[in-house]
Amino acid sequence: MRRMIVASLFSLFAALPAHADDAHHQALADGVVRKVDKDAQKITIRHGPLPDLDMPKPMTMVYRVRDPALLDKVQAGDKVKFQAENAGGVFIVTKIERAQ
Ligand SMILES: [Cu+2]
Repeated sequence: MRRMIVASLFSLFAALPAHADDAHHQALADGVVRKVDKDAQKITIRHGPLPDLDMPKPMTMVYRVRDPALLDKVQAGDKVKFQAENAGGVFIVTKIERAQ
């Protein structure tokens, strides 16, 4: 009996990382860069619907970036694919690349 409990606890914990990982594999969102502010480490992006972030309608907004180097990859006017996350109300771009 005890072994069974240990085994089921183990499978429960083994399942957790897979779920945490899913959150980081959202689809990349489409957007257009409006402004890059390297000094403030912010980027303004006009983007389509982002249901994962509770933004069902297209909008233009300012994001912070996880890594300032992301701002070297794009410039105003670029069509991009990007990924962002909500860190306690602050939206952070975690990934961005120019769309082909
Ligand atoms: Cu938005």
